[in-house]
Amino acid sequence: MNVNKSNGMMNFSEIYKSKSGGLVALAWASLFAAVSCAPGAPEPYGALPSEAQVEWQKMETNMFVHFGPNTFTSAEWGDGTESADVFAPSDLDCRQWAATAKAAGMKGIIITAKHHDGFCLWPNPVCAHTVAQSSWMDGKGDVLRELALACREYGLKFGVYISPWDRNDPHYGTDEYNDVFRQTLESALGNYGEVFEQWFDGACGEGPNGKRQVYDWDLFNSTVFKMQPHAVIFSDVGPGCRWVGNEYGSAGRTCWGTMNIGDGTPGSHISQEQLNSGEMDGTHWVAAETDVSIRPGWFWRESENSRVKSLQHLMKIYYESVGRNSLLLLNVPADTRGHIHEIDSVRLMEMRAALDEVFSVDLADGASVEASHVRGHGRRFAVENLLDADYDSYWTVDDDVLTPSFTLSFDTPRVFNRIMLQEYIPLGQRVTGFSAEALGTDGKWREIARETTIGYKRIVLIPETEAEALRISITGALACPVLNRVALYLDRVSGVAPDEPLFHAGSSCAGSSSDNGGVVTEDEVLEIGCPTAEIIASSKAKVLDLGGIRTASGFFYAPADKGKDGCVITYDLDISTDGNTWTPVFRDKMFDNIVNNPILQEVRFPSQVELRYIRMTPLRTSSPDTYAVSAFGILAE
Ligand code: FUL
Repeated sequence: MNVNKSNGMMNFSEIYKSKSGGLVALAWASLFAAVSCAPGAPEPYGALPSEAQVEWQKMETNMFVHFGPNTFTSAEWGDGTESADVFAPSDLDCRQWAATAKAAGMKGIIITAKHHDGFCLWPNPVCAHTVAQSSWMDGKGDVLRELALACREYGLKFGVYISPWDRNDPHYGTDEYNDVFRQTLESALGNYGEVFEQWFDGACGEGPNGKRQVYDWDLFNSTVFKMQPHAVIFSDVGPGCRWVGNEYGSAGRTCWGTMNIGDGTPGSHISQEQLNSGEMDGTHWVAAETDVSIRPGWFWRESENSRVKSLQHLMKIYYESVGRNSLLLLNVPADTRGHIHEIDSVRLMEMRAALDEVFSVDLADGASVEASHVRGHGRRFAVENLLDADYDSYWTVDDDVLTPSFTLSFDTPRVFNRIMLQEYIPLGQRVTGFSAEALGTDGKWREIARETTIGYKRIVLIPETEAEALRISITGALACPVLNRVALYLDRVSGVAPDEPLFHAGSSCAGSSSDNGGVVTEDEVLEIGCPTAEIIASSKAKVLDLGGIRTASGFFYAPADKGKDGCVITYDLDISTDGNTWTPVFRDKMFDNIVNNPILQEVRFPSQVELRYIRMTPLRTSSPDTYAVSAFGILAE
């Protein structure tokens, strides 16, 4: 299709040459009338993204890399007492991370420069728990330097996760800490070139002195902007982008780029549901970022090599993040060598190949398109603009038209199962609802989709449909709709069906259960006792009788269905060989990050034990009355 995007008007000299004298005057007059009446672009509506936020959203997929002492201890949350020497990658290769991310089509990498254990992956001068204190590379190593250079070499953007919660720093929980953290930010953001995203984790637990910190978010944010004026700041409430409200990789089917932030701070009153779907007409532009790990946990551990998410699961996550007006930040943790593990990188390449196969052929290409309305009836905002790849050309309608439609017609019937729409977000997010109808080869129109928001990008998953024409009707909008793209695709590779129940972590054990209720995982850890499905009163303990004496090196517990019905946060654990005499193994122990990421938790005992009975007594649960158990048992080597 060849549409003149500059202004769509004929030029004056052409008219002059083509007309006789008398007609020329008439043409000039009517042309002036047309030019002076032709409406300009619609006024922007509501909260708007900054240029940096639009560029950020166009990145679509980025890689998160969790790396630090936890990589070597198998913890999800280190408690800050780990020796700096624990951090000992045998062959750090950040170029391999960058090459992998690039080949996977990612546009940037964000590294956990400092996680909750307080260990800094760069020689932070205001901290005594960093790579400089470790014997790795004789204290001369610097992961941020390596990664920033690798990102530059591979044309990727570089971002940092820096946790304000610090379980090591002695200042944490005192007034001084906020200033220490300011200097930490200055050091990380001032020495490694451009940083596109600063990732703030809102977690605020106790520090080494048992106190919590009152974070000075104004100071933190202003420091980021002082060091990196164009950085997008991630937190529960932005100001650059927001957490999507879960860690299993799914933005709301309704997903607004806007929220009413008020005086909300990270970790404050905003619910996970609000974060998941955003808020219509919200006061601030804080689009959702979907952070999810390719493995059950955020950090690499050998035992999860067999639990890397399947291609189908990753594609589902893609559709429910990028396809729902969100950016996908996919965590691919580095292993103890300091490499992206081959199992993860192979899966990423499979995902890339599948995305390429699905999205390289636009089945709307070559269609003819007509709209119920076009702004000013001119060509500048013509509906054909929907079919080209120019991001800044769009179809729009007069200000008072809120429910226009457009129809794509095909020479020969097209078969597709994905409809992709984009709103031109520099002018705000406007559409509140839309439907799709297909004209079948039997000459009948049928509704095939009815959804709510579009935003930067919306991919609707429909059953495979053969159509001679497709009509998209905007069924509601806050202001005249402004759309810049429609495309149709056929996905026969991912196996992701429309409207499947969400994938979620923790609903079952990995592998399949055998007759004795055991599950054998590939790393030869025998999980005995899985699965179960119970909702238990919070005051009651969960006891398991293994039916005979076993040797165990740990135990596992999984809550159910996204933490619904509650999960155990802290607990006492006891074991027994006879059911009468109990031996304590853990007291007031915590399942790290279980509320945000309610996945199966594997906990190692200090040493192997003989047992027949195991008892978990909850001390704190996420719901006051009950907790759910979808898996509970022992780890037997
Ligand atoms: C959470 C942290 O507590 C997890 O460990 C992980 O880093 C995740 C991305 O954010 O809030």
